[in-house]
Amino acid sequence: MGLLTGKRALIVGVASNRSIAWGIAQAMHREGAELAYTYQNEKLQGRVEKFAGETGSDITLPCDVSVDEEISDVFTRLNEHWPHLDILVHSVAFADRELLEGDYLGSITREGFLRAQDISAYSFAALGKAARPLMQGRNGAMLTLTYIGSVRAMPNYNMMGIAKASLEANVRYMAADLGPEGTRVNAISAGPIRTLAASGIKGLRGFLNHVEKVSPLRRNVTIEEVGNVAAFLCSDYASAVTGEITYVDCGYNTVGSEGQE
Ligand code: NAD
Ligand code: 0WE
Repeated sequence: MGLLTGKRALIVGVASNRSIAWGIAQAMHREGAELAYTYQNEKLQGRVEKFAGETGSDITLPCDVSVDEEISDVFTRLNEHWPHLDILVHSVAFADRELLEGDYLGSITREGFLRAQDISAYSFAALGKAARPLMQGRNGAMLTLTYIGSVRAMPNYNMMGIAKASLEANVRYMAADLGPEGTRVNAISAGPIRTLAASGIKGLRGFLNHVEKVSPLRRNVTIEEVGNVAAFLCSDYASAVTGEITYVDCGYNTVGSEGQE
């Protein structure tokens, strides 16, 4: 029997075979969960359908999280397939590229700030709100992905750090709301991984090398390792864990920046 046998999970945020959400989907499938997926736009539809097929799923639904109606339609349509939902995985972030370079104050604008908060933080609350009726009273679990730039000013992460701080506060407030209904809410703070969202980021190579040098495990984390912790956090083995930010980063966050470099 798998960790998640009999559970149904909605995965939001697969874009490629390097996506953290894909690592999570594969681990959840292996542990016996039934999966459904959303895709951001038609450009990604075919790819997500293929990933769904590889994990025994034929439920793929469109959802641009910046559009209210697309969020509500996902759960209406999901409910036509499934009477309930046990697991919601949110693996989505976006800030305008100019905001992820150089000086935070130099690039920040009102529009850029609001857009990053909307797609990277509000969307978790919005999906959680819409999923709530389907998840009530089932020992369900919601999970999102965050990054250490929420609690430390990291070079270039800038606006995304502010959005992740907001996302992490969301985790705690959502956990407080949903705990009495039996639903847990947590986040994984992953170390840097070369995904589409990380490609083209200035200095990523250097930072991956830095983590390799100073993290206690002397290497970077993989999407498979993030997937395994996600499966645990969304399983009944984590039944007393909620409102938490769990670091899956080869220990990087626990050491001083000089480390053994
Ligand atoms: P990715 O590019 O594979 O995934 C990002 C996803 O966000 C994509 O599937 C994209 O379609 C989706 N997305 C963006 N805007 C959207 C919108 N408006 N509507 C719907 N979907 C939208 O990259 P990833 O690295 O797997 O990122 C997933 C999550 O992991 C993000 O929250 C990211 O901040 C977080 N994270 C990434 C790293 C890393 O180094 N890669 C580290 C820690 C946390
Ligand atoms: O959360 C992220 C990245 C999220 C992200 C990525 C992009 C690139 C393309 C959000 N918005 C955009 N907008 C785009 O136009 N990570 C944790 C990966 C990441 O991003 C960084 C990093 C790391 C690590 C940005 C600067 C410095 C380090």
